[in-house]
Amino acid sequence: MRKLLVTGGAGFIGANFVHYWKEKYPDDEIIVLDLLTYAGNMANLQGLERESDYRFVHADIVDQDAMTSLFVEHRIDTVVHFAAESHVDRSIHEPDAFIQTNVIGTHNLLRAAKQVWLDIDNAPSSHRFHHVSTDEVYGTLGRDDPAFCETTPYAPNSPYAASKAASDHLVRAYHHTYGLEVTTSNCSNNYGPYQFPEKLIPLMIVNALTGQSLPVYGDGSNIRDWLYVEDHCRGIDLVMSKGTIGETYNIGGNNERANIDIVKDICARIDAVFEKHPEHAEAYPDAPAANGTPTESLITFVKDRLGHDWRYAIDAERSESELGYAPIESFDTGLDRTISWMLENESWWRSVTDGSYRDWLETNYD
Ligand code: NAD
Ligand code: TDX
Repeated sequence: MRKLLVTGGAGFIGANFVHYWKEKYPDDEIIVLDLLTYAGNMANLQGLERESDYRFVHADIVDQDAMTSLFVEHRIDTVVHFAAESHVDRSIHEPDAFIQTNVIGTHNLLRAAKQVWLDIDNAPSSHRFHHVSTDEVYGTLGRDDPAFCETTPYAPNSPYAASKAASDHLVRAYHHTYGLEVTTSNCSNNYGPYQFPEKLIPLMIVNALTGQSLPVYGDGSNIRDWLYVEDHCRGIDLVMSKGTIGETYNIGGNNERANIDIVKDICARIDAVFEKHPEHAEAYPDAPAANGTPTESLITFVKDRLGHDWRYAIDAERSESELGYAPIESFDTGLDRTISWMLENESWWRSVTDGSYRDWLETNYD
């Protein structure tokens, strides 16, 4: 039985990972550590029982003493590190929190892990620090460039990407210098349930249902590789069980799309769902689809993101051949599942968009 610390476990991917892990390895003990920033949400862990399924620690990874105590108190032997500031637009306007959490916070966790796992007696017999990173550390691609592989040189362009690149280097250095048993995965754009509606796909769905404009940056030609979040969770599991210590693995969705095509695809699917299920018109009267107007009418081209990376693409050949990784979800089914989930979980996204979740948080967590 492992004692797993999942940092950022109340965020989008972290929470999906906790659901995935609990289902697959019910005997493991899970400690969810999360600061509950705007992106963290206890409702993301709905369906799991606090105390019996997981323990929750409300703490900041920037607090070094708290991190070291946590490792000792819970006798952690495995870390899966998701906690981060994750939104590129926020990093462009306010980079400081990205440096604090993504760089200093990651270093504090590594230092705590080293102290408890390597420097003191009575350490767990085996340990693992898995670091969750991004394809954005590799920079941007032109149309005909080969996809990013694990040896592509780092060239991060946004403050977010630079902070993640710094954290990746620190993880690598703690392995090389001290022998900490680490693995790292760099993945492409995730989508699926519980994603905060500031990222492209959930933002477009919420705006389409509430009749707000669909802001497409620049000309919408930018390309991302889309990965359904459950495939990412399986990929991490494979890296943790079969990956070589000290190595990095790319995890992708084999699914490159231009932003404008994604937005149009979401619009068409929402139109079709409203046509098939007229009851949605009652629940979402402000949606254009409620009165038969094409959702595409909400698309608005807006000023481009500063330094906007044009294309990301993942070459996942190493994960495929060494770990047996392959994404299962097609974009077609993944997007339908995500739209259905948003339609069925209106209270979840309303509570994070109208501020009522923050009010609840302030009365329940200091
Ligand atoms: P998210 O923003 O939804 O969640 C981040 C979580 O970390 C939140 O629960 C937040 O409260 C918590 N957190 C933030 N600062 C903290 C701190 N100082 N101490 C403790 N907890 C803190 O992010 P996500 O989309 O779930 O991303 C998870 C990880 O995956 C990140 O490391 C991100 O860089 C990486 N990643 C994400 C994507 C993507 O498409 N979303 C793609 C590649 C990599
Ligand atoms: O309103 C929007 N309009 C728009 O055109 C938003 C929010 C985004 N976009 C564009 C910008 C990007 O080209 O859509 C694309 C995707 O944007 P985001 O959802 O913000 O994701 P991205 O910037 O690609 O970064 C994501 O993938 C890599 C995650 O946020 C990162 O955490 C991850 O590391």
